[in-house]
Amino acid sequence: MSLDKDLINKLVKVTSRAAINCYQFLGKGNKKIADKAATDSMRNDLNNLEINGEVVIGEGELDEAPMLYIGEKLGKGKGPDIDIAVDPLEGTNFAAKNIPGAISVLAISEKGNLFNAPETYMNKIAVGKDVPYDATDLDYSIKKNISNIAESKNKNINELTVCILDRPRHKKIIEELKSLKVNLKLISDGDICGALLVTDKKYNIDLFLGIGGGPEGVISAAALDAYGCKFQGRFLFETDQDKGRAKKMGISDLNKKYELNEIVKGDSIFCATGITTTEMVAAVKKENTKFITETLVTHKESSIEIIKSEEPIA
Ligand code: VTB
Repeated sequence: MSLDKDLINKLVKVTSRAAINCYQFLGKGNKKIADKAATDSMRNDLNNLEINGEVVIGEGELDEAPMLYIGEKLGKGKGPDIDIAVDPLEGTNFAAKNIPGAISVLAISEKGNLFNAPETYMNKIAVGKDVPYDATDLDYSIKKNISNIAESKNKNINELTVCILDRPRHKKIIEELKSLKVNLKLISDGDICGALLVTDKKYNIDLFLGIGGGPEGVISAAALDAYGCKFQGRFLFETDQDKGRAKKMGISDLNKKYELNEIVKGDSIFCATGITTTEMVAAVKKENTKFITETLVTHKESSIEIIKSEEPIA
């Protein structure tokens, strides 16, 4: 198996070092500089690995970030052929303001197994593995999803909590959830972390849904797969440019609803290092001569763990 433990440790170093490189720009009010620091670090470190990698999900037009662009080849060119999805700084606003929620994240699979996602929005739904698969669906009404989750968990609707990005585009959904007396967790950014909140009861999130970045959807799916959670997504192609790009990527049905196993096939590895603090992993800590980081690592075929790393201060 090419996605082995040795590779996991190297990838943890990649997101960990990207997080550390971003640290100096926390709270400086400049999203671009923080993003560039994480991106440059990630590109450099991935290029030093013995992999034959290609970026299938990168940074791009959506927020005009400094890119690790789609199609970019990474690694020394020898070693396993892998697809790489990166979000060196997920939560640029969080980093610029030095508030909770910023992570450095990547996901990999063997070649051809990670969906080549366009830089568009995606309508998403995620639920934990304690809810039967057919109980929820992206195409069900809010009410049906909520009632089914409540029934399967033997809870009242007013005991459920839904996580959703706080955006005007979600006004109708949010109003409906409120009228159903569902509790809300409205996040300002960072819908990878948002989706991951369904993975464990301790986060108290019964459902994650709404429209966020497509690339973030694919990356979340890799982690949710390891946890055995449900995820569905549908890309939203609005402009002619979006539609043209999708066609070029080989997407013929622009309205297709993707199941998790169509987005991430086979084995995968996901790493997310905390830059500022998150519910899953702690922030980068500076201690005398070293930085300490925490990385959530999921490897579908072996384990899910939080790895603490140390790097000397340069
Ligand atoms: C989400 C979120 C990101 O963008 O994908 C969101 O995960 C979607 O875009 O952290 P809008 O901000 O346009 O709604 C971010 O918030 C920022 O990239």
